[in-house]
Amino acid sequence: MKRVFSGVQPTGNIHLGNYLGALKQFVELQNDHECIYCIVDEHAITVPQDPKELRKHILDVAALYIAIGIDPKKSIIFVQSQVSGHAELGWVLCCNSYTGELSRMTQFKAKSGGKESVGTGLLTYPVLMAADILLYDTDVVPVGNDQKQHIELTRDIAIRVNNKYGKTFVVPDGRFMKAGARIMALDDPETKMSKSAENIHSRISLLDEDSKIKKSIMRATTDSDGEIRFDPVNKPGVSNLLNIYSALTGKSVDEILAGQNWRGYGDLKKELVAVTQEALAPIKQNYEEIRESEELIRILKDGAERANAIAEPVMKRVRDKFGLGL
Ligand code: AQP
Repeated sequence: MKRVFSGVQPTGNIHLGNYLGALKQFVELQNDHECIYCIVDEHAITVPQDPKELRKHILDVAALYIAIGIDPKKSIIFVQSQVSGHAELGWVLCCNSYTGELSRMTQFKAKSGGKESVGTGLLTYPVLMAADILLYDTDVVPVGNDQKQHIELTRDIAIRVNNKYGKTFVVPDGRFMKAGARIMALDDPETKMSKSAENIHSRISLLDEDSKIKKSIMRATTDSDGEIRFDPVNKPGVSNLLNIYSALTGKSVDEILAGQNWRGYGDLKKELVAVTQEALAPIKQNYEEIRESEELIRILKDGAERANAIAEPVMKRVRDKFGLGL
């Protein structure tokens, strides 16, 4: 069985972009892959976090993983900082990467742009992400489109180390959804939907109440020509709504458009509200049950032990190749 690794940062409420781009794949893959799903708290601290909030968000994400259908009996669910190999391998890989390649990452440019002083973690976190993946001899990494460049970097570092020290790492492949790979902000379809955007109506969080879902979708930015067609370049707002519809229902955009008699954007939006509310209802119900259960901590502790058992032999291989320790 091929091995899958991916993670989500505990930096806020998980939204439809995270779900349709990455998390939905997590669930699909667990039936015929060995899956390891991480809550990447060490990534979260590349920007300042309130410690109490961070601890809360870690458990929120863990509960959401289970609520969307990740089965802790099939998949490993754990918190990154509970397995020390991530930080250790991160340092080894930092010593095998270049500031030039890291400063070219578009996410670094976007997040550091215009700031007088930029934390080192913001520059080096793609290397930590490479360590997260390579630590488990990962074959497949299910992520959203925005992570494409980071997967390429991971592959480059793995190949570089393999060429220099002999076969050390498995070179992984990214896996991207057709419809959900890049969900755009509802208020500004030129930018991706994001946890940290100020306008709460730019995104739908998985735990949003039905009234909030309705409000955010009904006020989504479209255009003035009134024609419902899929054209991401000229009609990014309408195309984003169709894309979300397609990713939630599993129907292609052509199928969706062929079966509709919408008279305008209002009808499309109303139906998307219903589709979204229906898709998120079971997730919200499952979440309430698991979030307060003591089972959650037990699952995460067990997950960390299982993850560590896979990571430790890989770290031993790395220490041996590099001549670290005794
Ligand atoms: N808009 C998106 N469309 C599709 N996939 C997305 N992902 C994120 N945004 C979209 C995918 O979700 C996974 C987890 O992301 P993350 O939590 O590690 O961090 P992120 O990419 O930084 O997510 P956000 O929501 O944009 O957070 P902030 O605002 O804090 O920067 C990844 O697989 C990602 O590709």
